[in-house]
Amino acid sequence: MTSRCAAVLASAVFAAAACGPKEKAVKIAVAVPLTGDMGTEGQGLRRAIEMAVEEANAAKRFPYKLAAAPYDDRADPKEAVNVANLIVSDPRIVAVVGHYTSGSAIPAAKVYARGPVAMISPAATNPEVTAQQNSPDWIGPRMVFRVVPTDDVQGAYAARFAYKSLGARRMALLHDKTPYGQGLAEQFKKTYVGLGGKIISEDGVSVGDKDFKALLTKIKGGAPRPEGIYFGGLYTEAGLILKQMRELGLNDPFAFISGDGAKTSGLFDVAGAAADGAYLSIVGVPVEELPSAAAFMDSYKKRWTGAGEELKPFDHFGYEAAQIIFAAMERAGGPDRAGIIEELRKTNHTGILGTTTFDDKGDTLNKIVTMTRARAKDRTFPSVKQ
Ligand code: ABU
Repeated sequence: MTSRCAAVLASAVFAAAACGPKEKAVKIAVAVPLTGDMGTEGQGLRRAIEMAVEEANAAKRFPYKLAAAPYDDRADPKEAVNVANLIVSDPRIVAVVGHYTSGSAIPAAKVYARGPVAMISPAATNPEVTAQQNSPDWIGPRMVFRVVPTDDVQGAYAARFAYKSLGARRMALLHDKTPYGQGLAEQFKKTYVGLGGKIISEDGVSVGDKDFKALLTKIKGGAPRPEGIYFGGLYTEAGLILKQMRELGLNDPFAFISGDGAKTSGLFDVAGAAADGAYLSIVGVPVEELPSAAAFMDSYKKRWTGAGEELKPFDHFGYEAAQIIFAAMERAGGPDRAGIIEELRKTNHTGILGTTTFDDKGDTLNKIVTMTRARAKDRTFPSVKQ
């Protein structure tokens, strides 16, 4: 055995990657929805992370090959747990970028903790995704991180926007009863009521519901009538609500405000022209306004542009999560799960999101949220100047 191989035997993964008879890649799992309504969003993340891996391989950044290993959680919490178990049991996987929805990320993180294998979420914004690590019944080390600000920040921001920027004093609250949708709506309500706003009605809908007419008719007939709807949920239900709102005559200045889970081109696919004028908060700065992301955007377009392969809203977060893992692997001296966890806690990474460091919960210290407004004619979301 060469001294080089002896030095790496402490890490089974590294040993297999560097010393095996055949070169076998070290894998980064990409655990996101790849099918179903949210599949479009997860496929974007997969493309971004595959690109990060290809770039690292082309630059010979590591003395072994990397591979992205995609897993489809279908945005379903039970499937996310199944996927997490598969990931933990594959010793070639050294870290996870995922999950997309908070409802999947929360239970999957518990499985990764038992691995333990580090997880960085590029999109799940419910505070519990990381906060659960401080619970007394958490089994395993603290190994959950995320590169997006949380819904306490996003919901409060949207409430201030409704109350101060739009001058709305009465709002109806809707959510999809998921950890993300309900949590975001509750954070909106907390700040909005604190400012002096009044919540006229509060209703939960279900993911997959198609007909919101009865609910919207009730909201329209509210006494007093609200000045807008705040919806916590994803783009499919948001698009259907918008369409049916417009059919009932609930048009501007009656406001529709929602969050980052609804801000994607799929909103236009569902709502068409009815999406026009909807307000959608996003986490971070729009990627097209980030000078530090210009090279990423160029490379992404070169690598992926084709039918149905547009840049999706969280792709740059996924790319950055992969870069943060690569940097942790370098500092750890190899693709060792425990070493990567240890090094991720010390992250001070300057990349396309600017500088990312994590607090003691694993949350990014970048807390920027931006309000955008849907423009149906060119299917864009320009940021709202305030
Ligand atoms: N933050 C948008 C993705 C949805 C979620 O957190 O569940």
